[in-house]
Amino acid sequence: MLKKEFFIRNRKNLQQKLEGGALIIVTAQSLLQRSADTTYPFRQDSNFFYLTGIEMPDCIVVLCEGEEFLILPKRSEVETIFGGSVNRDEIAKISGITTIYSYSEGWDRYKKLQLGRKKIYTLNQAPPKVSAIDSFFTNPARRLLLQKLRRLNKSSELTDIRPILSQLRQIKQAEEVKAIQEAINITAEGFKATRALLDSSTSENEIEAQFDSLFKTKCARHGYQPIVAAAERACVLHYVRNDQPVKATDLCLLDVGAEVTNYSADISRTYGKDLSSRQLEVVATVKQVQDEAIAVLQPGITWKDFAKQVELLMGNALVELHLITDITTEAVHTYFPHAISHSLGLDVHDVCDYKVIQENMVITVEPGIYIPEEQIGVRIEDNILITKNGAKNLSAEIPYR
Ligand SMILES: [Mn+2]
Repeated sequence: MLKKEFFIRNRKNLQQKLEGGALIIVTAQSLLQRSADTTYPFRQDSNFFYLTGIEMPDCIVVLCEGEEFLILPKRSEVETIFGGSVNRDEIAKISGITTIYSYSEGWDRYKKLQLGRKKIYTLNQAPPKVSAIDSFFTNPARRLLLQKLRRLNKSSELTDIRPILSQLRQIKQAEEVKAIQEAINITAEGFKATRALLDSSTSENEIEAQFDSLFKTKCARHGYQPIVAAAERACVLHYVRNDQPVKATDLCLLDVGAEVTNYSADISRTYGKDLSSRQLEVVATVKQVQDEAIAVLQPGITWKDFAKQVELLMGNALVELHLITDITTEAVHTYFPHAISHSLGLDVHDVCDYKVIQENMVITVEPGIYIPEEQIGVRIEDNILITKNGAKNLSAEIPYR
């Protein structure tokens, strides 16, 4: 459980990065429709959570010259009857913010603060629909806030604080590492239980179900849609159907991460029962590449150099497996088509400037080899804390095979 001191510190750090007296306004996420009058489970905006710890939808935080306050969402009598009334004491205790205004009081105060300002700091809106990997609609809360801010003040410039928040969030504080470790420990239990399941006849959905049950029992949830993919399905990088039988002779790839107090783990393993020497050879090779990659990690190395070094390590491994003959980027990409690492934290693909790997970053290291023609897809992914002297594997206790 994160204490209010953590959120107070984060607000202070953000304000110190801006010129004195900056006016900052950040919104929570809104609830999203699932169907008709049902909603998806609420997940708070990571930046809003980082600054307040508050889980309420549509809440707004304002920071300015030693003044800080929350603006509560407009709530109808019906909403209060169904959702309960807001406990202001509890919100103050969680966030350390003691001034909590109703919707109209809060906006009256904001209107006074913004008068005559050249700049107002907030989070830029996401495009309505993004299609990086999977095409999906984004939460409208920021867009609606920006529209309101522009209506209220046409002359001031709205400046994006996402780059500053990334700079802060990419370096993990002790309590954040602890939250990630907790998420890893719960995920680890699921991986150990999976090995027992694989000893008898099982299915992808049965394996996923035991993670669901475990996470729910531990008051955690999934940080992302889990992948449980046996045989050739493991070569589909974002396979999420998870509904096919798993044979004793299959390799089964699992990519699962619990989320605890909004901090996520992100772990992959590839297990199987009666495996051929070729399957075992590929698993051992991926593990070897991973060990070599982790040994390369040092504060100060650039993400780009790290990726380049891993490409060579992976290239050598693919030559040994007789999959390629010349080590070129293109050849390596045929069997290892994704990135080796990403930042991990409040978001499973966490914010980061991706320039230099620094002390107290938490990153994944996830080499994989995918051979559809042999029905083999193997990925081994661990979560690594960058330390002064190198790397500490936070998920090392999960058996790799
Ligand atoms: Mn990952």
